[in-house]
Amino acid sequence: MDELDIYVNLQPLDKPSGYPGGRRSTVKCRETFHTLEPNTAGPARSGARDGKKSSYRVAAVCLGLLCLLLLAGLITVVFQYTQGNSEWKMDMALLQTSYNNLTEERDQLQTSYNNLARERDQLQSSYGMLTKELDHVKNRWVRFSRSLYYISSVEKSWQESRDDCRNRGADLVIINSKEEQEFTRGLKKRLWIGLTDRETEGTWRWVDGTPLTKSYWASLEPNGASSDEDCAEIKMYNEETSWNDAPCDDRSFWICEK
Ligand SMILES: [Ca+2]
Ligand SMILES: [Ca+2]
Ligand SMILES: [Ca+2]
Repeated sequence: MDELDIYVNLQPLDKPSGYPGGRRSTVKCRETFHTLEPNTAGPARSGARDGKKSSYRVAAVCLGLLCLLLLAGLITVVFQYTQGNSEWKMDMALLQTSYNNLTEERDQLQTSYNNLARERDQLQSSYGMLTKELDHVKNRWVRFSRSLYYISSVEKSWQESRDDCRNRGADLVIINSKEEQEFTRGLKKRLWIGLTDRETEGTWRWVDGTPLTKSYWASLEPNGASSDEDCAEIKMYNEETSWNDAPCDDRSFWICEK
């Protein structure tokens, strides 16, 4: 604590200073200060005060430098944050662009896939039609007069042969004319035809239910009344009359008509 003595000279303002009736009073005021500049003191006390002033200045300078450092740090942090934020935004923009590109490519791939799927379906359909045509060629569909004929390449029972014909949209051949008889025996093959007496022995009917009116039985045929020969085949194809009755479970080639 520092002390400062103050002396105040009191005298009336409207009187000269030598006015005898005047009263000169001196009031000593003593105040207590926490700092700075006392007016009157000895040299030692003044030196101590100068030292303290220097300390305050050093402290003030240090405080100022600290404030500057803090300000610089704050500016650096804000700058880095701003920079980082800017880079983050740039990265986000790049990612968004990449995402948009990928989405676009995905849509294009989807479109290409749909087109390819459509082309595949068309090719599949064409393949099916070509296979059918090829099946006709390979499986020996032959046109004669107003009918198509299929001659099998394997042997089956009469009923299995008929089932195969039906699966092909046809049935075992019905020989309606001499020309058709000549055509079928001209194939030079033993073949089941669509004629049977399975329902009534001795009563031969075509597979469409019509009775047999004109026949081409070989000599001594049909002879299976006692041996259960209920299905007809072309057997003696070198003869004009070429038919034979045979057990229906025998295996033979066959001819379909549609
Ligand atoms: Ca016919
Ligand atoms: Ca019979
Ligand atoms: Ca026979």
